[in-house]
Amino acid sequence: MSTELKNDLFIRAALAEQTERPPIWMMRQAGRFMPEYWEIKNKYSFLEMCKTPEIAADVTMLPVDLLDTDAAILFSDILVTPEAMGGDLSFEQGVGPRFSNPVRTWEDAKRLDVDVLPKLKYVADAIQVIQQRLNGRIPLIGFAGAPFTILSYLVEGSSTKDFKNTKLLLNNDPELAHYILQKIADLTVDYLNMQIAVGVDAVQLFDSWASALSWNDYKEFSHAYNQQIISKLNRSVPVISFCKGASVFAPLLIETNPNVISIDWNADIRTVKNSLPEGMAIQGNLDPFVLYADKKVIKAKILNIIESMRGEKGFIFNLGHGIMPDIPFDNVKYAFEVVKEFRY
Ligand code: 1CP
Repeated sequence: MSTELKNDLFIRAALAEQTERPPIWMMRQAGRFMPEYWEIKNKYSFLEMCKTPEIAADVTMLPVDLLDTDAAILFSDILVTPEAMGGDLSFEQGVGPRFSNPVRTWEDAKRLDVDVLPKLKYVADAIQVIQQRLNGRIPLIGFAGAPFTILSYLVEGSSTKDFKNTKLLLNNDPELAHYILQKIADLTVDYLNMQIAVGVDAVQLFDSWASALSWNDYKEFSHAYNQQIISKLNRSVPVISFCKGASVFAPLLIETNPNVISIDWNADIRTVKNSLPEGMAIQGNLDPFVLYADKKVIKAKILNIIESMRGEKGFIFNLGHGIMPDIPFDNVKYAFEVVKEFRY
C-alpha cells in the first residue's frame, strides 16, 4: 500500500468515512473508449498488453492522466487467472475472449493447475511499475474475478448470453462444479493476497455474471466461494465486492463482509446503503448507458444519485457495470467533471 496518498478520497470513502464529495472512478476506465488506448492496442495483442508491465502501466495511467480519476485500476483482466490454470485463452477482435479447451469433464478439471502465482509474476511486476508512476497520487485498485464468473468462461469457452453449459454443469454434476470452483477460490485468495503484498491499495472481486443465477444457486455456487475468499484476504486494504445482480443479492453480498459493496443500477442506492451495517461503504450505481445521452441528462442523473447520498458516510461514485467501448470520451470526461465539482 502507498505510504502516503496525495488524494485519499477513495480510501476514506471505502473506509466509510464522510468525504466532501464522492470519489469517482469507473469500472473498465482503462479501455477502449479512449482513442489513446487504440494507439497502444493497434501495436500489441490484448494479452501482450497485460503481460508486459510497462505497457500495462501505460494503459493504467491513461484514464488517470486524461480524466483525473480518484483511483487507478490495474490494467489486466479477470481471465488471466484461468489462463494461468491452463486455459488456452485468446481475445479475438469483435468476438471477445475464447478458451479453445473448455472445461466440462472431471478429466478437464483435474488438469487445472492451482499453483499459478509464478505464472502471474507479470501482474506483480506491473503493480510495482504502476505504483512508481503513480507516486502516491491516487490509490491503485487490484482485482480478480469471482469463482462463478470465472467458471462460466472456463465451461462455456467464451462469453455467453444464456450460460447454458454452465447451468447444465451446476444442475447435472454439482460435485464437479464445486471441485472447479474450489480450485478457483483457492488460487484467487493467493492471487489477491499477492497483489496486496506487492502494493495495491484496495482490491475488487468481480462477480459479473452472478445475475444469471437463482437465489439458491447463487448462494451455493457463487456466494459461498466469495465469502470464503474475502474471509481469507489480508485486510490491510479495503475489499470491494462487486456483483451484477447486487440489487437482489445485496443481503448476501453484505454477509461476505467486504469494506464496500458495489451495486448495479437496478436498486435505489440510498435504500441499499441504509440496509448496510455501520462501517460498510457502497459503490455505484449509474447505468452506464446514461453516458450515451445528452450532457444535460448525464448531469441530472449523476446529481440525482449523489444528492440521494447526502449525509451518508462511505459512498464511491461509479457505474453499475463496466463502461462500453463506444461511449463518447467527451461524455465520460464530462461525468468526471460533474462529480468532481460537486460539494456536499
Ligand atoms: O480488445 C480489447 O481491446 C480488449 C478489451 C478488454 C479490456 C480493455 C478486455 C477483454 N479486458 C479489458 C480490461 C479489463 N477487464 C479491466 C481493466 C481495468 C479497467 O477496469 O479499466 C478489468 C477490471 C477487466 C475485468 C473483466 N474482464 C470483467 C469484469 C468486469 C466486467 O466488466 O464485468 C470481465 C467479465 C472480463 C472479461 C472480458 N475481458 C475482455 C472482454 C471483451 C471480456 C468479455 C466480457 C463479456 O463476456 O461480455
